Amino acid sequence: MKVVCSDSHIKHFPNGELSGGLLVRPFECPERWEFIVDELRRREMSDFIGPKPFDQQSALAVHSNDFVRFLETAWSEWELAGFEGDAIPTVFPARRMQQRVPEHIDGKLGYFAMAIETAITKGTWEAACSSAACAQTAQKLITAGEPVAFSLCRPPGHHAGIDLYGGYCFLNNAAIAAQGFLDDGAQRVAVLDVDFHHGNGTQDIFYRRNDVLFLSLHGDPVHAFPHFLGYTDEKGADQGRGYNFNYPMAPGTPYSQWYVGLQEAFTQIQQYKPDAIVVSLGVDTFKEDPISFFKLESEDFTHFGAQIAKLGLPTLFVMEGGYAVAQIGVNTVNVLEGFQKQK
Ligand code: 5XA
Ligand code: ZN
Repeated sequence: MKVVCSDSHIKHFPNGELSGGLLVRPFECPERWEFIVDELRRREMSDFIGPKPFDQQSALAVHSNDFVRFLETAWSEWELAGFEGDAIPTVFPARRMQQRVPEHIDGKLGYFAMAIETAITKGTWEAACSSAACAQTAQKLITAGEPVAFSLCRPPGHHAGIDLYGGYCFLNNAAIAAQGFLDDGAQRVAVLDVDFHHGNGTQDIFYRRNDVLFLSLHGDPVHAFPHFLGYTDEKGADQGRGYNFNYPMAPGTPYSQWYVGLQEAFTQIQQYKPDAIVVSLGVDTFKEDPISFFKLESEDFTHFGAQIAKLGLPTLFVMEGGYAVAQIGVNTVNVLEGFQKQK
């Protein structure tokens, strides 16, 4: 299987993350990427390819121009304002406060943020572009005839909305890839998000469209981040009504129960008859994940990968979350190997 990845991910590593009232070492750390690469090598699945240059124009089909400009310049504006630490928002456009986009970077950060655990650093923009470029390159490989590819994206992307960043995400890699399939001739694309957290950003981007079917299996937002979206009654709007499916699940959910949701999602995908599927692959559904509450075992990821293969669709796996760092390689590669062996 072709794996598209880039060393530039290392450029993004904030000093800290606000978690439970403490400034802790970020859960979303560079070793995540390294453990996955090591495991791919160990299982001789290391057909690595570097990304082609980031095509910003095509990313602008899913993100607003203002937002992309903000991401590009946030760090230099932050430095220019005389701040010394990582760029973290402190003020937000809460109810009845949304009349304007602030000019000062302190205000802009809050305007574009959907969560504050995600700091922007000197290298964040470069890493985010290279991550999105990995997804773009992998998409092009599939459009050119590869049946499957894995884009090892870091930072992840599925919380990044049309004009929102947060939840460790800046550019929405999966959405950019889905859009790429359409731009290259596909009529319909399905995005299946199996990260533990609801893919609010991908939902936001495609909510009013019927050329992308979005389905997300995730921790019930009653109990889990991102709390404000991810409920079953979010079904899409306008032309997109009926093309958005959320499958929230309770704390302690094991694979047997998660799999019921997966099969429901598969029924929708099969009815939709997409030309390609993008899998937002988070392995923070693992039982030992430090910030999640599902109970999937390592072997379950292999079974899941095989089920995806049975759909018989051109398949792009895009890396999202997973923070049980020592097992992230095994769990991620289990999915890919499960897929491969089923083929
Ligand atoms: O998939 N999203 C994540 O893993 C990030 C969750 C951030 C929680 N503060
Ligand atoms: Zn997650």
